[in-house]
Amino acid sequence: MLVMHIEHSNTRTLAPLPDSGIDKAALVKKIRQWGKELGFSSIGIAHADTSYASDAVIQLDRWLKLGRHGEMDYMAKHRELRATPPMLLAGTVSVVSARMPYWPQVAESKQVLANGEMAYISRYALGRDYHRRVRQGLQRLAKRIEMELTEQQGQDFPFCYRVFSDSAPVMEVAFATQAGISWQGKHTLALSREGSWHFLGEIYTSLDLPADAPGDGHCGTCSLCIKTCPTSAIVAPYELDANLCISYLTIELHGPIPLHLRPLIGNRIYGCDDCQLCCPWNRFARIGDPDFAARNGMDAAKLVDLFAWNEQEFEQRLAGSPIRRIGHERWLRNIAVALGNAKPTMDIKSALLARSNHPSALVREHVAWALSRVSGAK
Ligand code: B12
Ligand code: SF4
Ligand code: SF4
Repeated sequence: MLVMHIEHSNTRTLAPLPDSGIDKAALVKKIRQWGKELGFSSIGIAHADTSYASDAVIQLDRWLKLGRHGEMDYMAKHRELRATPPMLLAGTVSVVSARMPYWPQVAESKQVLANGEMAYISRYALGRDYHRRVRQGLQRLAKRIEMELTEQQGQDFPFCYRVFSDSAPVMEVAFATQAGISWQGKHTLALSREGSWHFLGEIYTSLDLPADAPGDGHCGTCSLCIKTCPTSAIVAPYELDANLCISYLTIELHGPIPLHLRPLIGNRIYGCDDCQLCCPWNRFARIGDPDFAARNGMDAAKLVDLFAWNEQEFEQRLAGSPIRRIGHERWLRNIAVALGNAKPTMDIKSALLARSNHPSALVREHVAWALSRVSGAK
């Protein structure tokens, strides 16, 4: 089962589109404008032919060969579809790449990270699940394009497309770079002059649109993300070992968290933002879509309070949130690790003891580890 990244691989076909008589430059200008009205901060166009991106495919293969994807089997399984867009969706000629900002107005992240009794949740996950929100925006954009083409052609124009946002094997960061809406930062994320707090999404279409110039990199000599990463997961510039990344450990990994990495996780109970919090470009980030605003005080919650939720409370309070995808068992696993990393208090010990007979072996083992730490064996 896939968790944060919910990729599907069912392939389909797009019919070729007659495009004579379309003022494509004017159309692309309008697409950018409509994109802004729909909450996207930037829209660019790339050709679906990835031969230009052969470097990206070579590095993807190297990454997979080195096992850097850990348990994310879908990364290896869908390699062909990811590397070759027309294999995922036959007939695809152009890719409309879009980014949607999500930085929420929240409690100061660094203060939450420094307070071991509080829970740090990735800023992207404090509000509504982005997968649907981004795709809905792209669907609306595609409908606007269809209306425009129908008007221009004076007859029904069936714009053929499919939209994605972390929902299919698509090289999203590579396309965003190729479409000129960002460059790839050394932390491997898509970065722009407005920072990296944005989601990516795409429209694959059989309409041949004029491509934009690729984005230039502006990391320069900076390497703050590499130095700041708590687990040294960015093993070299542009190279991430997911096995070490806290985001992978707390969201994608199903089994026990490796013992040697637990102390490094601190109070990060869902995802991690350290490589972005330190990035100088994020000083220029603006507040994102209101759908991503923090709900239920999740930006400054206490670990013991979240640990006390039963499964029903977990399901109810996190309805519509991406966090719900990890399930109650791994939620408790993650919080147990954070409690084991906190300064011991009576409240923390009692909270852990209350879970020490939990029916899940995974939870019991992480609780036992945390209890051994708070009882003085740290
Ligand atoms: C798998 C995955 C993960 C994995 C692995 C991350 C990774 N860097 O690969 C894990 C679970 C760790 C993860 C974590 C996060 N993810 Co994620 N993830 C993905 C996913 C599904 C695929 C990424 C991928 O293709 N990886 C494969 C590797 C090979 O790609 P790559 O690292 O970009 O490698 C390229 C270069 O770095 C370079 N390269 C690689 N190796 C080498 C070696 C050398 C020597 C050189 C020179 C170059 C080089 O070439 C490669 C090909 O272009 C994408 C969605 C998608 N479909 O694209 C989201 C996506 C990248 N994730 C996203 C987010 C938000 C996150 C987190 C911030 C969540 C969080 N707060 O916890 C973290 C950030 C961690 C980080 N620093 O990357 C967003 C990023 C938005 C943005 N601004 O870019 C995406 C785009 C989803 C979305 N639609 O919004 N993620
Ligand atoms: S998300 Fe956290 S653990 Fe992963 S690379 Fe960034 S700083 Fe490192
Ligand atoms: S912290 Fe520095 S090196 Fe890392 S992505 Fe930001 S600008 Fe690039």
